[in-house]
Order: sequence, then C-alpha cells, then structure tokens
Amino acid sequence: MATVSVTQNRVLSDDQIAFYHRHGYLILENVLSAAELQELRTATEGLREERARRGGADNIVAIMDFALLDEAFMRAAHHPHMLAAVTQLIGEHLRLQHCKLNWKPPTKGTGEVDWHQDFPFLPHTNYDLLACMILLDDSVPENGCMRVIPGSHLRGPVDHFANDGKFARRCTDPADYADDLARGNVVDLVAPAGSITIHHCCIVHASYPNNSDTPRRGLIYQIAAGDSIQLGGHLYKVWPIWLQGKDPLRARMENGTVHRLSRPLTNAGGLEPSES
Ligand SMILES: O=C(O)CCC(=O)C(=O)O
Repeated sequence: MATVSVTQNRVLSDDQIAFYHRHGYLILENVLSAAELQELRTATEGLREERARRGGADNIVAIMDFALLDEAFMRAAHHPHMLAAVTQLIGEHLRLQHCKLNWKPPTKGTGEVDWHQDFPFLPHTNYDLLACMILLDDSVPENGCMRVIPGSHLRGPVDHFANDGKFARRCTDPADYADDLARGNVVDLVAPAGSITIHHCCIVHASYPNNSDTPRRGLIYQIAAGDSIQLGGHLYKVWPIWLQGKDPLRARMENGTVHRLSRPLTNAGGLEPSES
C-alpha cells in the first residue's frame, strides 16, 4: 500500500498540546471549509437515502466503517489539518483503527451514550490512540453533543465489566464518574459544524440524547500511533490503512497495560491456509 508522507505542519500551539495531555480532549473549531463540509453532508445524505431504499430505518444511529462507503469520507480521514494535529499529539505514523458515523436523528431521545472509555472496547499496547470527530452539524446538549470528564484519562482504563463477568459497554463503577459530575468536573463539547473534537482513548465520556428537531451527525475516526497495537476486544480487525507514515513494525508497551478483554481472541473469519 502506498504511504503518505509525514506532515511537518504545526497547527496546534504548545498550549493546546499541553491542554490535550492534561485534560484528555481538544476542540478545534471551524476546521473544514464550507465546500468540505458540504461534500461530507452530501455523502452522508447519500448513505441515508441508500439505506432508506434498502428498507432501512430512518433512525440510523451508527454506521461502522463508513469511510469505505464513499471516497469523500476517506478523503476526510486524511484531512491535512486533522492529521497535522494528531501528529503533534501521538506521532508521525498514524493508522486508521476503525471509524464510525454517529448519526443522531431528530427523534426525541435517540442516541444517548452512557459513561464509558473507548480503550476497554479495544485495548492496545499503549495509550497513543484517540478519536477525532468531524462535526457535520452544530453540536450542543439539545441535539446530543458529547460530554467528557476532563483529566479522567490520567487514571488509566477503568472497569467496564458487570458482576456476571460480561462486558457492559459502560463504566460499571459509578465512582468513575459520579464524583466528577457532583463536583461539576464535566465539559460539554459544544462546537459549530465543521469543527473537530479530539478525545483520548481513556477519557471517560458520554453523549446526550438528541432532543432537538435536527440531526447531530459526527464522523468518528479512531486513530492509533503506528506502534500502538490492538490486543483484543471489539472491532479488532486490523485495518492496514495508514493515514500517514508507515508501519514501524514494532509494538510499544506502556507500563501497566494489563486488561481484561471484552471478547475472546478468536479468529472470527475462520482459519484459512496461507503462505509464509
Ligand atoms: O456520538 C457521540 O456523541 C459520541 C458517542 C461515543 O461516545 C462513542 O461512540 O464512543
């Protein structure tokens, strides 16, 4: 696969980089041009129409791997400003770990997401893993914006398993968010359409339901440093999609990265003979 050269652009100030490392998130306002935003909205509408033609419901909430469905989405994954920012945060070799279109339709109460971290869904050898969400709509609490607990990423992965041992897809110990909420240590990621929010894989976050009359569409690109290797869990097909740089062919282990896996390590596709 062709590799893309490494960006040398600095788009984040030192203060923004320090903010990300301290608080675990960043909001980059108005990154996309009007034309870029329009192209992505058109592609998104195309997906909705196609699903409607196939008899799918109108209330789409998530489309996994959406970037494979329209070139505009894959172009957006390579957005130079986004990649330059991510390079400044986690380095020059960047792999698209997976992607998901989160579409909260204007149906009262849809799309609420409970408090969770991303990391327990997809544990890696280190924490240089983050999600960039390109906002296609103005994002506010009424239409279902994300909320984060600043600084919670510094606590590392927290428990997402229920008493019966099953992966619960949410923080199972309220102590991991309730005290923060009581103290007001919570930030709503409010930003205009065309902005990009970035959040660390260990930040505890949630998302409001959409209670407005308009959709809230967000394109989420989960990006891993080249030497951050997935250990198991959900979504663990490894995408050989290098957004930038190349495979450094090494795994960097971070102290303390011992995790329960949310799924057994099995070969979902079955065993295939292969040549070595
Ligand atoms: O769509 C959102 O607001 C974010 C949802 C979320 O937290 C996630 O998909 O991990």
